[in-house]
Amino acid sequence: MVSERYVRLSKTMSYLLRHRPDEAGLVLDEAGLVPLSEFLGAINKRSGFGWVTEVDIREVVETSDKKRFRLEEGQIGARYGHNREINAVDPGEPVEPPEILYHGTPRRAVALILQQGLQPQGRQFVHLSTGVETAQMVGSRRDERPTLLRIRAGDAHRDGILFYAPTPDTYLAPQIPPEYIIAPEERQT
Ligand code: HQG
Repeated sequence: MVSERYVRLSKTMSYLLRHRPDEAGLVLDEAGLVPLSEFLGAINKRSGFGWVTEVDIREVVETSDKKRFRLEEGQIGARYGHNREINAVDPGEPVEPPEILYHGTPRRAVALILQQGLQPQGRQFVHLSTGVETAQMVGSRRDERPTLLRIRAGDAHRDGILFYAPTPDTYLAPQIPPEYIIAPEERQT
């Protein structure tokens, strides 16, 4: 069981590394990384986080259920979820996605998504999951009964849409046009 203070630390790490590095005087490089020593200093300056040590940061990175962070060669960054207002973060090499990926979304968003496609909204990329359960969980942040969309990722990829896989379970794409999205009522059995 992850402790409440580690959940709080993880959320603050996500906030600084995905959304507002500037708020803490941090500058991400093109891969979205900052030196761990600088990052620790910035965390320690925040109210309620004076207790954090490098060991705590490493523990949060290692135990993150969704592998949210990367820590390599003394540098730390978020693997996905970057805000579109910060410098574009290089997502790494494009990959071949599975034929089908999933996206959970609030019921109220479905009509618009089927019209406009999946758009990254406030982030740099659209987030897709390999598993139904994770997609449901993502959708349930905004709706207690989210709609599960199936994405024809294989076809989209063959048609030239780039996919990236920052973790084995999370795929990113710049956007997904409506023709690759299957809503439940259209699902073929
Ligand atoms: C929706 C968390 C209207 C989209 C999660 C979503 C994930 C549209 C919302 C990660 C739309 C954006 C990302 C359109 C997309 N019209 N609504 N054309 N296109 N949307 O938070 O995928 O736990 O930016 O369906 O678990 O919900 O923080 O994306 O509902 O992996 O590590 O617009 O964030 O990861 O919301 O979540 P978000 P998301 P962490």
